[in-house]
Amino acid sequence: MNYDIIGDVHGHAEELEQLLQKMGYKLKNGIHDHPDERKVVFVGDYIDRGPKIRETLHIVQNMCESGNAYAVMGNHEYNAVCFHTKDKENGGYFRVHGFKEIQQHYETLKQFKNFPEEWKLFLNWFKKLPLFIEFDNFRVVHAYWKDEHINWIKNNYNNELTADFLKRATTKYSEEYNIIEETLKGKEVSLENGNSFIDKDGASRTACRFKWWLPLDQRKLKKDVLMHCPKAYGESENTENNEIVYSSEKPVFFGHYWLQGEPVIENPTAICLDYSVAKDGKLIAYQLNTAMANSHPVNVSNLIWLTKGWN
Ligand SMILES: [Mn+2]
Repeated sequence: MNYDIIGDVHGHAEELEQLLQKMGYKLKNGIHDHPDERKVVFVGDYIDRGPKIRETLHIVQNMCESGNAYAVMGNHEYNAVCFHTKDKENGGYFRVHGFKEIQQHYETLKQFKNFPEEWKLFLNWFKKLPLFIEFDNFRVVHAYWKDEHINWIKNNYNNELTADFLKRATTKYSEEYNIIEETLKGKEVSLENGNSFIDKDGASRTACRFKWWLPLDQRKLKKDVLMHCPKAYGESENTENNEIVYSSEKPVFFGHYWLQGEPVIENPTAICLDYSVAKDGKLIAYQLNTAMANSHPVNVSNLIWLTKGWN
């Protein structure tokens, strides 16, 4: 079986349709289907930000239900479930309805305003999306593959975001909380000496996303591994988390990190497919031919995206 692994869509249904078309998918009974039986794997974050969130969800869900695709949960789907699920014990919801949380989720709220029943069905679907998928020749997770977390999920998670699970997972620093945070949102490193930076939503942050997938020989300075860290801070030698290395030979594909510019492969066994389609970037896919996966390492020429002017 061959797969096309697609990065974070964030409501950009038009780009998704164009990319599927470019890879040879055709509509069959209204569902995207590949004549050579290739399957799509989506790395999560279908909602929020973009202009066509409902359309995106219908494409992804239809492909999954017809057996033409697999989809893992992104932090935006997880956050949406928390935002809309009531905490019956303490009142309120499992995700607070503050300015920042509403701002992040606003496009989805707006676009589903007149489709509350449809939204409920999608929320129920989100609850059952897997937190990772392990195929024979590769793995997929939204933000961070850590063996201990994956093993915990395999042994303890019942494949559904029940209210009981959400209760534990939204209680700070519980086992569930730490595992969900890192698996869906990635690892963060606190900045020392009171350093902070302003993120893309204008919020001040004192911790940076950690590029856990970088091979050790690409981690010379702090700026190599700490995303968006303050300039002067980034120039100092990196000493952080050198024990965190993705050491499996089985490639893992993930999204989440809003990378920019021309897509590259920083590590042939840990490949980020998020190139910021929701921020004037690109929706990209990796075309994986598993029959060759063992003898042919992951190669940048298998990355595909839309170039301007293509239609
Ligand atoms: Mn994400």
